[in-house]
Amino acid sequence: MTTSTFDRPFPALTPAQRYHLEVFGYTVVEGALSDDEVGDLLEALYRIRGELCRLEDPSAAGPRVNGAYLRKNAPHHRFIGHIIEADPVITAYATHPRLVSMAEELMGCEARIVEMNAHVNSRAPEPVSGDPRYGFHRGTDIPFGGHVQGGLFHCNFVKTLTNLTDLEPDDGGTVVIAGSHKVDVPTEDLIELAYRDRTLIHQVVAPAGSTLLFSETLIHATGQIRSDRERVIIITGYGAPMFPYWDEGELSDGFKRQIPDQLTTLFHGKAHWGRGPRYRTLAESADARPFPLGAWDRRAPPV
Ligand SMILES: O=C(O)CCC(=O)C(=O)O
Repeated sequence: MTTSTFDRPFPALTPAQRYHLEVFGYTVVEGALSDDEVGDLLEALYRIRGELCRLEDPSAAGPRVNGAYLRKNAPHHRFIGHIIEADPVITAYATHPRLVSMAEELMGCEARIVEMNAHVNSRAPEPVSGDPRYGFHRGTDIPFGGHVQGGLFHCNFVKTLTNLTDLEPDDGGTVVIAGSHKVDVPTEDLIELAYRDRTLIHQVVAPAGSTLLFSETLIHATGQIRSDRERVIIITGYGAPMFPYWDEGELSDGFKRQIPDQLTTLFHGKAHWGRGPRYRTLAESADARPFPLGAWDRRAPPV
């Protein structure tokens, strides 16, 4: 059974993408955004970064830029938190019909936005090492976050992470320990194993506009930048509808008033145990209808 509050494709992934997700815990969808959409998002994020960097206190303590603040503020790494209402094009990213549906397909239920942020980073000042150590982590543990339905793995906390700059091997694409999303042994043990055999570490190498969808049970980290290029990524975290929003931010009253009815669950969740199951089989082909980034407050109701 599927439920739909606004028109979005289902299934959103091809069988091959869903299979990749099953085996490795992540899939990369190239061309998720067009060049123009990437350009608009980049412009918005650079504007917000510029405005935040001019503030005396750009931290969560504020003042903020339309809710956004710097979670990390180093010259080589600006991690911008709570960007959900910082610019309409960013809100459009979080509500993109195909990206929301990709997240829901991995969750096995309707989505609620739980966090939204962006990284703008370049090479760290420390000398580059041939065998980097990464900040590997998981956002949830497998027994709590995961479940299997119809032979496919699902997770109640997932992310869509889109690179807005090209990622060549030296450009610091996200690194993951492939397949760790289902391996319920201590995280530190898997990390040590992966450092001993680095073929277990996969890195995102993809053109701008590609979206990495992953389960938060997957061990992952920011990659190491060895080139002179700046990396810009935008991330939406989605949780099951009864989860809270947790990005050290609250939606402003003005923004809340603009939320159309069909996006209520996506922004506010639902205080109810019913999760709105969304399951597919591997045999089903993707719903290939085109869905551009569009305007967030004009999402079409379900057909
Ligand atoms: O910077 C990245 O590539 C990964 C971001 C990350 O670790 C996260 O969102 O949890």
